[in-house]
Amino acid sequence: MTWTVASLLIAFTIFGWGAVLFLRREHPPLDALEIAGLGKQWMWEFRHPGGQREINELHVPVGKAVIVSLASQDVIHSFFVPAFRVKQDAVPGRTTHVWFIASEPGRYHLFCAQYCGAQHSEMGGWVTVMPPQEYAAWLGNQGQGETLAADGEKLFRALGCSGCHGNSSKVRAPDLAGVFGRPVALDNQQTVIADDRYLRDSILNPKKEIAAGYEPVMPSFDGLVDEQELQMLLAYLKSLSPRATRESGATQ
Ligand code: HEC
Ligand SMILES: [Cu+2]
Repeated sequence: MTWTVASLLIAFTIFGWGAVLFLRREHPPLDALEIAGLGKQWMWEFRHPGGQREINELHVPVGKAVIVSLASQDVIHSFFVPAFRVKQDAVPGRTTHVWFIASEPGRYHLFCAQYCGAQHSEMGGWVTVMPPQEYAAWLGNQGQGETLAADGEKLFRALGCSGCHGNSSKVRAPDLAGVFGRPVALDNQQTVIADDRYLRDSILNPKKEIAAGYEPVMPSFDGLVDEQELQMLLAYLKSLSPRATRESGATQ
């Protein structure tokens, strides 16, 4: 009895200890900086919220939570920074997330940890962790680009999304302001949270989930937008919901 109960308690203690870490992993701080990462054969491309673009380099501020939202243009890649103890697959057709707080300035190796073709071994680079002021100065020196969300807004017009979702539209389509993180009632009586997964499917596979009260008239944009454009559209849709909790969106 004693041995059984004692080992049970030990097992539960270790389980609880580990489970807390998994929960924390699923819930990045709400003020985290979100960087869009895209894996492709054979490089990592990153875009900062201000639109600054980097290839095989990632600059982040020290002491601040950073979420890297990952997508892949071709095959499965894996974002791996051994010094931060984080590794996350980038899977085609999905947005995945990894977050970390870098505690010491420096340069750290970034790898692709998923065999992804002939030049897999060369796919990688460096994460540079800088004090906040230096990071701000670095961002300022990267040239004046459009923000990711502004690029998304342009696409939103160019692709004709605004023709249906705009205010003056003749088609009845949901208002997308505030959609990110909001519960959406579907016509099959279910309710889902409009997270990254939902927004992505709404654009690429709109017939899969129809918002209650609307006709299924939205065309699929599968093949018309690539992963990079999808990241811009998602950034734009998220920017319409500035105070949405990222919690639901961060668990895929
Ligand atoms: C032909 C009109 C039309 C066009 C063009 C269109 N949509 Fe839609 N969209 C709709 C309608 C109608 C719905 C609601 C029915 C449904 O869920 O499919 C919808 C639903 C959505 C939803 C889910 C919203 C919610 O509240 O559940 C998102 C996100 C969305 N559209 C984004 C886009 C984006 C981004 C584009 C451009 C790439 C776009 N739409 C182009 C008509 C359109
Ligand atoms: Cu790779």
